Amino acid sequence: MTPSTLISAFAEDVRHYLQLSPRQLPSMYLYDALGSALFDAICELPWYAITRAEMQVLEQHRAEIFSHLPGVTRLVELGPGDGRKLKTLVEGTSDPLIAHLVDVSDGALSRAAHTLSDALNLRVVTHQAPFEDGLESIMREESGDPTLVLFLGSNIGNFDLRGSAALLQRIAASLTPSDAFLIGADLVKPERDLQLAYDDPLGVSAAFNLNVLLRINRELGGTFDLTAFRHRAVWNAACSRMDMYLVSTRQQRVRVDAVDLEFQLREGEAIWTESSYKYTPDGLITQLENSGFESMAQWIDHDAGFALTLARTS
Ligand code: AVI
Repeated sequence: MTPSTLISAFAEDVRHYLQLSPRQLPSMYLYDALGSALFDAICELPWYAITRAEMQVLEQHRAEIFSHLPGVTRLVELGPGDGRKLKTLVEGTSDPLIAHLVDVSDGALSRAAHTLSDALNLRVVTHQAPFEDGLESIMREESGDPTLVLFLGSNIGNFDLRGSAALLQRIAASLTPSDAFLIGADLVKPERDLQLAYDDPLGVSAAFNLNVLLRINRELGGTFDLTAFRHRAVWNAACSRMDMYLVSTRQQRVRVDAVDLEFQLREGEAIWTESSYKYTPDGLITQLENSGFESMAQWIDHDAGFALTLARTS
């Protein structure tokens, strides 16, 4: 995708989603350069355990993970983030590997490739593409050897149940019986812990969320007054997810010039910007089974509430 295609998709989505009821913005637009830096900061917060827990589980169990994958030579990571998770995993083997990194963000790909550049047994290839398209084009290139596809960081949590089922089904359909899939998912935990993870006392999560309005102002000629919004994170028990909103603290008119959109927000009206689904270990296995996988092994950090699950196609 070219930068201009990405900007027009952004404009089109902003126009569409801001007119829905309730008003919404797709969470993928949280990740411009500043948003990605703020997300990295979130991962360092003591209240946000996902990244640390996953790194620890990968480090503790990487030898065992590779013992389930005899002859694996190819890794495909969907959304590699800063590359540190994959680096931790590959330190569990000295066998030569090729890693394909798939992401829509060129910046994320360069950063991950840089992190992985000193892993001696690894050759890195980047693919700037949506996950499914990138994976399918990589899997069309016959390698002959088993491939491990990775979807880490609880990125699955930002897909709704239909979206995650569709994604998992496409991943399963692109694998052969000798390939495997490693997925990291955040687990249901006490509401107070989730509240602090998504509305931290330092205000980093709030800044991460608000930045999407700053981005609309800058890139699409928006007129959002950022001082008149507050971040709100709520546990939605019925749907097993955290919901994030930007709440207007006063009545205000907003224009977005690039898409000729003008609308009024009431005092207290919320824009729904993100949801983060939380799984149970068995619930995740059921979701995998319903999408064409069977579970091979699962490693759980009970303190942090995080599960890493290895699966193959059924
Ligand atoms: C990227 N994703 C898994 C994060 C999450 O926990 O859902 C995004 C995030 N949003 C607010 N804090 C972190």
